[in-house]
Amino acid sequence: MKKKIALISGITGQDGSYLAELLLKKNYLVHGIIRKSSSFNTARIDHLYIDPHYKTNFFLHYGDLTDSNTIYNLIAQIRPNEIYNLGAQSHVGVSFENPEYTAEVTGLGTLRILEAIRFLKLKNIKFYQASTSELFGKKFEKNFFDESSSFYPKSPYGVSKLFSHWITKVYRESYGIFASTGILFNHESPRRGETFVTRKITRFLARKFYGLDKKLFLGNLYAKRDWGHAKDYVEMQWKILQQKKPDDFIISTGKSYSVKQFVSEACRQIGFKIIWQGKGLNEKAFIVNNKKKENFICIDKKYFRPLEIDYLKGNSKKAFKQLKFKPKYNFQALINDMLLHDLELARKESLIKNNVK
Ligand code: NAP
Ligand code: F7E
Repeated sequence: MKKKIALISGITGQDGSYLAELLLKKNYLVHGIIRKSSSFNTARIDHLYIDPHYKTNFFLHYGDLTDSNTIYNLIAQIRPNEIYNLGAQSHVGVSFENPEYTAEVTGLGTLRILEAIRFLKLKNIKFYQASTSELFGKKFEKNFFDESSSFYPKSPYGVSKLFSHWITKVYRESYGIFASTGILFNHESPRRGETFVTRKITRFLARKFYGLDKKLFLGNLYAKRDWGHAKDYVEMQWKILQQKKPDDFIISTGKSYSVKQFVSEACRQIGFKIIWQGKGLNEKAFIVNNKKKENFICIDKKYFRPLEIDYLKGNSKKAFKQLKFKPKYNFQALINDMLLHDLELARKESLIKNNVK
């Protein structure tokens, strides 16, 4: 049987790397778009790469979502059955600092792919757009968000993603393209970028455990997020494209925890006894050891955003039913997976630091 061909933008990212693994296991030919960078940016997919002079199902191509010609040419050459658009400037905080670039990549990048599909008249292609819970922002009628909730993005990132979400629907309805979206709530993993709050916390705690770091500076401790595991969520990205009809799906765990609760649970798992003291910018966390208190977490206002989404909780009833979505990781298991990975990383770093082979 002819192998299915997938093209992934954002293959070097957290989701792209897990999705590539999943599709290779399903016997796809996987093509990924990578950016030219002066230092290596392929650490998450290096284990999948085989020199193309030998037999491989995995191919990488230089490209950028800001470059229409390359996007068009790649799609024309590869003729994929499925395109997963995961590429984005995906950091909400950074989107306030680089709003125009974020709109170019995270917004217009999607249009460039859809236009290529339209021009090439690739009727049988299936397109997945990585939509996000950042489309929401205000609690209206319910205390959760589902497919019928109103959008109210609160960052240049969220607005760019809203453009992408809606243009995907417009191309579906105007040109009959099989174009679907997954509105994914926060999902994390040991491969999460280190400037996102969960990984920043687990990485710091593991390094602290080995005496490699002293203090962590965080922003808003009271924002609540619905955190799932990226491995569970990329499976849904694939399933969304295996449906008979294109559609939109919320993917979430249905549980919401604050940043502070994430810190407390991670400390509990690593064995740090902690107390919180103070309020606002003066709030601090201390490790308590034999009646001694060591301050190890402080607040820095530079990590606050000009506008913040205070609360996110999804309702994935539709995905549970239609996609048979059954996440394997809950909040505690997610933190455990991240901590185990980061403890091993920190252990190796401490060996190098202490010059032990
Ligand atoms: P990520 O780790 O930040 O990965 C983003 C990917 O996009 C990287 O491969 C990055 O390449 C690539 N990229 C950035 N700018 C690009 C450009 N100009 N042209 C081409 N590629 C570019 O993000 P993720 O967590 O895997 O998320 C995957 C997608 O889902 C993103 O679209 C994100 O916005 C969306 N999303 C994420 C979450 C979440 O909680 N993780 C939730 C909802 C939606 P480099 O490696 O070279 O930087
Ligand atoms: O922030 C607060 C921060 O940057 C989570 C992206 O994948 O998920 C992600 O966006 C919360 C926010 O993720 C720090 O203010 C406190 O309330 O880890 P984050 P995010 O902004 O939710 C969505 C679904 C996406 O689509 C995005 O692509 O934590 N927070 N202190 C902090 N955040 C960071 N980064 N750093 C801090 O020190």
